[in-house]
Parts: sequence; C-alpha cells; structure tokens
Amino acid sequence: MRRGVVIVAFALLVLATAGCGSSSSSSSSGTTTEESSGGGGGQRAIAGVQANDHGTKPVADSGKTEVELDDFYFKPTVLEGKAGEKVTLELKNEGNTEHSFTIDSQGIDKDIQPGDEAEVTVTIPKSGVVSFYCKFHKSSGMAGALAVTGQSGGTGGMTDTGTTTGKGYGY
Ligand SMILES: [Cu+2]
Repeated sequence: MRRGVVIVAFALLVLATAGCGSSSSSSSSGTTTEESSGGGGGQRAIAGVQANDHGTKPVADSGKTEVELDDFYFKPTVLEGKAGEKVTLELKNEGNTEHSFTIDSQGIDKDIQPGDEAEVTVTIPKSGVVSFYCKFHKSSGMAGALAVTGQSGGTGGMTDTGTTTGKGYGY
C-alpha cells in the first residue's frame, strides 16, 4: 500500500516536469512597450528619443543629402551611411516655424527659419546611431538619427548614444 502511493507520486512528478518543459517556451513577452501613448501614428523610439518617423534613407554617394525640416519632423528621419563617413546635409525648413538641427555630440546646432536652407557637415557614427533633433520641438517628436548602413533597421540596434530621453511629449 505504502509503496503504491510512492510510485504514483513519482509518476505524477515526472509527468508534471515533462509538461512544464514543453509548454513554457510559448508565452514569454520580454518586450517593453510601455510608451504606447505617442500621439499620431508614426512615432517610434529612434536613438532613444521618441520621434515622428518619416522614413530611412541612405545618404547621397557624393554631394549633398537633402533633409526636410517640417512641423514637426525630419524627412528622412534616419540617415544611413558608411561608418565614420562625413556627409554634407542640405537642410530645408519647409515648415511654418523656426526649427533647428542639433547634434550634441558633434557640436552642431543650426537654426533655420521657415523657408530657409542651411548646410551642415555631420559624421556617421563608427557604429550604432547618433541622435539629432530640433531643440525647439524635441518633446513633440522632432528628432532623428544618423546610423551606419544596416544598423538602424528593425527594432533592435537603436541604442541610445548619450542624449537624454524626454519622457513627456510637450503637447
Ligand atoms: Cu522644430
């Protein structure tokens, strides 16, 4: 009698562990998507900054790469180039208010009036991404990034490179 109980208990234990092992892999939700409140459709975290996403483009092989500044986004929003490459950007403010093109780590801070243009030379990072933003409207999602070709894609490699992430959207 006693022996029978032990055997049944052992059998149950084996069944339980086997069951556990096979079923546990399905429901792991390790992604952190807490910031789902961004207004409007195309916001995503770019280089650690919540940004209005208007596309990713490679920089021009030679000459200038045009970047549109508008109310309130950069287009393209992510610029991809070769690691360490210097790139001249032609910034065009097509909005109705003043915008800036600012990169803290490269000492760039250009103010551009509505209808105006400006040129800046930026450096594609050696790896990862570098955040740029408009200092007036960063909190509204006016931000973007310089990235090494192939390293900005998807949701993975967009690591923050030093700029602080504003949690609130200044609406
Ligand atoms: Cu702006």
